[in-house]
Amino acid sequence: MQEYFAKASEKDITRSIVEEFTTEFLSYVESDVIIVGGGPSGLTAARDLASNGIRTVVLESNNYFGGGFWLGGYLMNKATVRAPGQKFFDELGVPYKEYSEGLYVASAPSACSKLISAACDAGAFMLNMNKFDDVVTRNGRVAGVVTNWTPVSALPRAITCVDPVALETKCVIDATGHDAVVANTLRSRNMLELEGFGPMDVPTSEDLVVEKTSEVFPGLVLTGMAVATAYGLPRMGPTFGSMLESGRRAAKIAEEIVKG
Ligand code: 48H
Repeated sequence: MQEYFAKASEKDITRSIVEEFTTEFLSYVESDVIIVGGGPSGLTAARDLASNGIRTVVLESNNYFGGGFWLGGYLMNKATVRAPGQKFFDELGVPYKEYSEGLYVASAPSACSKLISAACDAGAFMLNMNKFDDVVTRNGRVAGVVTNWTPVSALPRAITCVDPVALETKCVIDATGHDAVVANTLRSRNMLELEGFGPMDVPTSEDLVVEKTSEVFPGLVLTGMAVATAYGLPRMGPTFGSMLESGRRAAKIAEEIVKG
């Protein structure tokens, strides 16, 4: 047999995985911003924050990042944005076409993969297969997240006494979409009210989601569909401009929090 590949063996491969992951994980046990949810809003926030040198973690329960951005709607993989949302396609180098005046359509896999790639390349720590479990609070602020490996929640009840771990941070962004999972941990303790998102009304919803992207509790910023859930805003269906713009706005707010 002609040897084509280098001689690294099983033990070297195992060491490289364990050491590299653990070293990176340890360096993010304390960070500037933790974004829970790696869909379009969370990834946009991650890219902007990490590009500005803010130490950012993206915590995602799925194996894959991208959330609902892989498909446009109705299981069809075309992503739409309304102007000026196409500026994000321009920034990411996503080819698109103007379908009608001010309405742009692109390949969802192209847009989604380029956004994931941009967040990684900007330097965000991408932590997949991690399910957000709870918040850490200190002195009336959200000061971290409690997380566990996603498969732990799928274990039979008899063996689920697997404690999670916590990561400390200066600011948490809830980018978990319709369920607003982070905000819901505060709601369940009567520390925050959530109205639940309303019926679809694209022209109203997109503007309001961006406008209402904000710090809803000290140390907790909402972005994307979670904003609609918190404020009872109409849903916007399969169009993504406000998700991307809301992510950008959340990043600006989080950066101000981090810089005090
Ligand atoms: C870790 C978690 C957890 C958890 C969930 O749903 P997303 O794509 O969210 P957005 O807000 O960036 O985009 C919403 C958009 O995709 C959409 O659905 C629209 C526009 N709908 C409009 C309408 O009318 O219905 O991504 C959320 C991410 C996903 O990747 C989840 O896996 C992840 O959050 N997530 N991650 N721990 N407990 N829960």
